[in-house]
Amino acid sequence: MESGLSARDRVGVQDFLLLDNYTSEAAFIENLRRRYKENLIYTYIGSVLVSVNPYRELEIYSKQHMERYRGVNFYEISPHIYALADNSYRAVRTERKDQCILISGESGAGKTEASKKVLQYYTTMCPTRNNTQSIRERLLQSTPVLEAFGNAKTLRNDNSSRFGKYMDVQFDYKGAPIGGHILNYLLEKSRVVHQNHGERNFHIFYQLLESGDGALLKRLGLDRTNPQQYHYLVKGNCPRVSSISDKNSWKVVSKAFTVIGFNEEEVEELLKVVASVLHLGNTQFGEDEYGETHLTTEMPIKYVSEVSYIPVLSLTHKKIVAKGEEMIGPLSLEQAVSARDALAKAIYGRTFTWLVQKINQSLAFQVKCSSVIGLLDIYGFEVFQNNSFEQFCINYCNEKLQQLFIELTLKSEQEEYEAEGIGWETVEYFNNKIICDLVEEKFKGIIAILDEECLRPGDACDLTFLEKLEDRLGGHAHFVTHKLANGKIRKAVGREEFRLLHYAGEVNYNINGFLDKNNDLLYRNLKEVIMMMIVRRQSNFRFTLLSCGQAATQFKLSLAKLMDILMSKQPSYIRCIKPNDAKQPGRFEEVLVRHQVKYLGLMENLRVRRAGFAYRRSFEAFLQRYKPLCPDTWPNWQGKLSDGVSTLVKHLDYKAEEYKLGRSKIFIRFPKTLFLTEDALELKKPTIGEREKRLIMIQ
Ligand code: AD9
Ligand code: MG
Repeated sequence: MESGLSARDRVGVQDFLLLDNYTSEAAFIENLRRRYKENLIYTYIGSVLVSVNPYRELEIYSKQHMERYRGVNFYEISPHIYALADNSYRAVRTERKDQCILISGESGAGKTEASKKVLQYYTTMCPTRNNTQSIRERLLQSTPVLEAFGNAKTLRNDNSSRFGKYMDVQFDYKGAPIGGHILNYLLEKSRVVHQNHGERNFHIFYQLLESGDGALLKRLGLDRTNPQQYHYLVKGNCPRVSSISDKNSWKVVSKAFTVIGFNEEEVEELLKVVASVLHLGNTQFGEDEYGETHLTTEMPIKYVSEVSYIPVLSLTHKKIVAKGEEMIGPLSLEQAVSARDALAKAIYGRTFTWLVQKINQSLAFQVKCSSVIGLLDIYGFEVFQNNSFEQFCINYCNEKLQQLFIELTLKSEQEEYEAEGIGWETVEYFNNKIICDLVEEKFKGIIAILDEECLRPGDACDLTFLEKLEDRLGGHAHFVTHKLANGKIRKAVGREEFRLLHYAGEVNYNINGFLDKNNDLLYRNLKEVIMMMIVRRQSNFRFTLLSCGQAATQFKLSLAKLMDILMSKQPSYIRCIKPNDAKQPGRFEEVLVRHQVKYLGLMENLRVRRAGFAYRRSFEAFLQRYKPLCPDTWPNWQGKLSDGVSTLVKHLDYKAEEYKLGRSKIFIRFPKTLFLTEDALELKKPTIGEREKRLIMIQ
């Protein structure tokens, strides 16, 4: 221990609500830094848990730790993800109110690890029914399967989830986990055909090639001796990752398939699709002497057709309308390559959706479900050098979650004040509804304008989309473009960009590709050709076609559904922070952390929570703790609890503006009041051990 420093100085406060200077970002970050240096990765903002990725295995996740957190209140023991998990569980048990845990943070911040820890807590600590043991296993084993198909090595995270996930854990009336259900969002399908330098495709491809049984690989037409031959696997030039053992992961995934209830044929069907994507990637095209595109490689496509039943011709042809009649015409070489990639992405995306459905069947509960805890592991705010359609969708999602947070936090504050008979005080905060509306409003919002432009025949393109945005949204306080800046060159907004002023900060979006991505245009073309061929030739095409629609709108609808789900539950929040980009333990880079504190809206969280009274505690708990400070309440107060608290705070000389007494709780406005009371208590009991214990929070 550093000499001369009090425990509070050394380890900071374990609830940001206790920060004296709660509006200071610098004080916030300093508190995080101090705690991180002491391996204290968890800190609260009231009931919100802030977690900083330790990038090392900490000895805080054992069964004993789980036991320690069972049934305790937040302030009784140091902050932990198990405290939050247990709190939600207890609410489910005692109040029978569905809960949800919303985990956010940037890539590599620890969201998925956090959601696994919560799930482990429930599957370890909750009571068992005779027949629920297998469901626990299935709940746990769904993760490695989804990770194999939905996670990949990126520059930011060796095991990066490339999809958003919402998982319900369902409990029976005795509190035993009896089932689950998963919803998935926005799988990054483009990774199937392209990876940036230093990144990989989805894990499953490497696992299958490295460790799949020889006979299986033969049946799938794959050759492990030269993985470099597969074009879709070499774009990132990163076949191996030191932190990943594809061999071990394959074993884990294979076992998980069995636990979840896939039979051998189903697993092989699934792997056939994986293989067909690799074959598709190796399909090459050339031009004949008439300039017509044709396949130059027959073998790979043979496997693809076998699996997907997609007619070979559909890769080189498109629907055209000539003299009022629909016909099939040739694609250019470049178009054929794009169509091939579009097909690969569609096949993989479709398979992922199928996989989630299959897992859901396996997790479906057999006995009556009484209550639910939902876990949302979703990408945080993303701001890159170049932001595109994907960041637009992701940031819109975060904007919605922030809105939900504000609405629910204020609502629950208000409800508590009302229940306690304390007048509601107006809270100053930024309501980001205006930005959500800007994006999603019917007819007027950015998504509506994008859809309109996608459906408009003729010269519609990304630039006309931008012009339309400027026409319709010029003057909106949160929307800026180069042109809207009165023709003055506004350095920060490019000519092909629009800027949104999000609650968390400003982001410029490059409009290139917005229309195509929104439309899934290439795939639509492919679908049209296939449809025509089915009609004309009675092709035995069996591959279920993806329904095409405007992607942003689909996302908007699924988000709206998610918001409804979350609104019907009591939320808890885990905000994950990544302390450095080097994935190293012990390194706390302030600039990086500051950026995340901003984009996670943590200061806003704190402001909303601190807007009224910073702490509240039941009369009983307050009296129990501080009764030694007043001769009239020590050793025991005999009368009404509220009178005891009244007597105690008068003795402590609390001023009227510092506190209020509700029906069952005392509300304290400033942390300082509480600290002084704590210090007084410390003087009464001056041993270091107890001093440290008392740094434990009071809500
Ligand atoms: V992404 O948006 O899916 O790219 P996540 O999910 O936020 O991202 P993840 O949970 O995968 O990040 O964590 C990244 C890595 O950090 C893990 O693979 C671990 O090596 C490390 N990590 C995260 N949390 C913990 C932890 N509590 N203890 C130890 C951790 N290591
Ligand atoms: Mg993740």
